[in-house]
Amino acid sequence: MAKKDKDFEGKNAKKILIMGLDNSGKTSILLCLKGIKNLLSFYSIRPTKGADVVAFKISDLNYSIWDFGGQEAFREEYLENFNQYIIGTSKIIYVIDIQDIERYNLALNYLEEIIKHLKEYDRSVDFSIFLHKFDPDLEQYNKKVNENTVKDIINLINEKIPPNFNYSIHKTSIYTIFEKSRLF
Ligand SMILES: Nc1nc2c(ncn2[C@@H]2O[C@H](COP(=O)(O)OP(=O)(O)O)[C@@H](O)[C@H]2O)c(=O)[nH]1
Ligand SMILES: [Mg+2]
Repeated sequence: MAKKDKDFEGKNAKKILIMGLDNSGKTSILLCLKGIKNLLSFYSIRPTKGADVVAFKISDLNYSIWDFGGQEAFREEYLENFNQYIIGTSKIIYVIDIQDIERYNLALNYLEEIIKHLKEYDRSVDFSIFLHKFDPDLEQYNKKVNENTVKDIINLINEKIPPNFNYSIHKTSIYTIFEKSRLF
């Protein structure tokens, strides 16, 4: 099970899970949300092992954000113990690396698994999908990713997700101002 940060396990802390494949940018997003603006910090990120819980305050509200390491062994463990991880969660952010075309299928399968497990949980959880690494000028330097790719992946997501399941999709990048409002 994950390490817990006891100080922020208080009743008022809003629990958010960040999930997605390894290397999709989850820890970087977390650092952005924490307000770490020094880009150098992104170079020292190590793949997250297991789940890390990070706690911080934004306008007097406490948040505990669970960063789930995305490697295969961990992904299986999360799904097996999903019922425990999900307790008290108000929001899930699912991160897809828009530049990692080869792994779209894998990313979509994991998304589908999570939603299946989530449907067994009877409380409603806000669900956001980040199409991440959607950097400014992306289309200029990465010819493979363009508005059509984005449309395609959005269609694939819509096909995977059951019709009565509410979610929102956002294009994000650590190189543009990260809107905290997306979280809340
Ligand atoms: N181009 C680009 N790279 C990013 C972005 N966000 C994260 N990365 C890079 O993607 C790699 C994996 O990021 P990390 O946060 O460790 O992913 P995690 O395994 O999901 O936690 C790192 O080299 C990051 O610098 C982004 O918005 N754009
Ligand atoms: Mg990580």
